[in-house]
Order: sequence, then C-alpha cells, then structure tokens
Amino acid sequence: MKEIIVNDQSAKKYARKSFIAFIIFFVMIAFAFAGWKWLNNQPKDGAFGTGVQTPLRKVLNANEKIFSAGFDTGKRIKEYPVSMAASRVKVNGDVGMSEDFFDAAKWKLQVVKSTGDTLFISLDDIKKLPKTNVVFNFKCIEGWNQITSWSGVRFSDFVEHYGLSKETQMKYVGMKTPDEEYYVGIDMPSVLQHQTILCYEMNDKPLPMNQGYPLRLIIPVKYGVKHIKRIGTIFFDNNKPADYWAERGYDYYTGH
Ligand SMILES: Nc1nc2c(c(=O)[nH]1)N[C@H]1C(S)=C(S)[C@@H](COP(=O)(O)O)O[C@H]1N2
Ligand SMILES: [Mo]
Repeated sequence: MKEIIVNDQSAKKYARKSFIAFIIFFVMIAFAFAGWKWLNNQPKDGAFGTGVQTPLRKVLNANEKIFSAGFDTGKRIKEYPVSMAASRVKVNGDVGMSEDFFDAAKWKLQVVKSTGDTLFISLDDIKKLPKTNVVFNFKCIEGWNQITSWSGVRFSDFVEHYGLSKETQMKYVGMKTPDEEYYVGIDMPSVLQHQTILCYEMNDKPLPMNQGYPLRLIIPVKYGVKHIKRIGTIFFDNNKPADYWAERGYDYYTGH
C-alpha cells in the first residue's frame, strides 16, 4: 500500500515535469519562429530583391572588419612546384566575356587616375614589365579547387611603374570587363599583396579567350569570384566599388 502511494507521487511529479518541459519546448519553438519571421521580413540589400537580409549583412560586414583588420600584406598563400599545376584548367563563368564589346586588336587596358585622366595601356607595354609566376590552389566558392600556374606583372609593380601612388592610397580598386557586365571591387591591401598579378599567361601560354584573354586578375588571397577575366577598366575609390557577386548575396570580401 505504501509503495503504491510513493509510486503515485512520483508519477505526479513526472507528469508535472514533462508538462513544464513541454511548455519550455513550446515557448522555444515560438521564439524561433518569431525570430525567423522577423529575419525574413528584414529588407534585403541586393538589387531586384536578391541579396541577404540586412541583419545577416551586418554579420558579414563585421566578419569583414575582423578579416581586414588582421590582414597582413606580407601574408603569403602557399605556392606549389610548377610540375603540380593542372594542364587542363577548368573554365568557369563567362559573364562579360561576349565578343560584342571586345576587339582583341584594339584592346587597351584603361586605368582611370584620381585626376580623372585615363591611361590606355597596351598588352605589349604590360609585357615589358617584370614577369612573375604564381602556382597556387585556385578556389571557387562553388566548392572546387585546382592547382594552376599563372604569369603576369605584380599589381604592385604595375602601379609603381605607372606612378599610381596617389591612387593606391585609396581604400578599394574596382575592375570591370570591356562590356561592363562583370565587375569586382577589392580592398587595397589584397590588391597590393605580392602574389596578386595582372595575368596574361596560363601554363606559360597566352590566356585562352574563355579564361580572360588578353588580361585577367589573379589574386590568390581571394576566392575565384574576384579573379576577373578580360579586364577592360581599372579604377580606384574610397567607397566600395560595385561587385557582381556581392550584389547577388555573396560576401564582399571573400578572402580565405
Ligand atoms: N569576366 C568574368 N570573370 C570571371 C567570372 C565571370 O563570370 N566573368 N567568373 C569568376 C569565377 S566565379 C571563377 S571561379 C573564376 C574562374 O576562372 P577560370 O574560368 O579561369 O577557371 O573566374 C572568375 N572571373
Ligand atoms: Mo567561382
């Protein structure tokens, strides 16, 4: 008889505990749902309803501050022997690569100076500058990576040769294709990093058309999205230049 009473009490206790647990569970679900609804109702930052919700963008921006504050221009990305470089290099992304606005014979790199003047620089002139080779693990945010070999002039050598020291005191570099369909904005320390090159060769041969002929950016501290193919114009700005993939919800900084 005694035992039954004890059992009865513990059963009551158990029922009360599970009732409380159920209430807590329900309240948590309600909060999670409210939070999710709130986040979804936040304005998005991209054009045409694309992009990420502003609170998420704030987190991305905070990440960026942490990354760029700790960014050391002396930082080097691992390099590999050229024998490890792939001979068949993946082709990815063809935005801004149409031939309509591009005439290989007439192409010149346009560099907009802070005075507003524009330099028109031929591929031959770029090839006269010191040549650098970089073999590194090229990473795309879609999840693939490949060890590849690229040659060209260091961006830092290029700006020095063309006397762009005033321009490089600005915070960002913008680059766009001749048809202005693809464009990137990059923080200055990353562009001036020693492995960043204005590239005109892949595996010691001129860039293939679909890989950015005549000139592309190779910037090992960044993911593939920033390695703009077929550069038409380079400019400098203290505000973030427009960036094709950032407008579509990706992180602006995309360093690794
Ligand atoms: N003009 C232009 N450059 C571009 C792209 C693009 O669509 N258009 N895609 C980028 C992306 S997402 C990647 S991963 C690399 C791929 O370079 P690859 O085609 O030489 O492999 O180019 C980058 N540069
Ligand atoms: Mo990519």
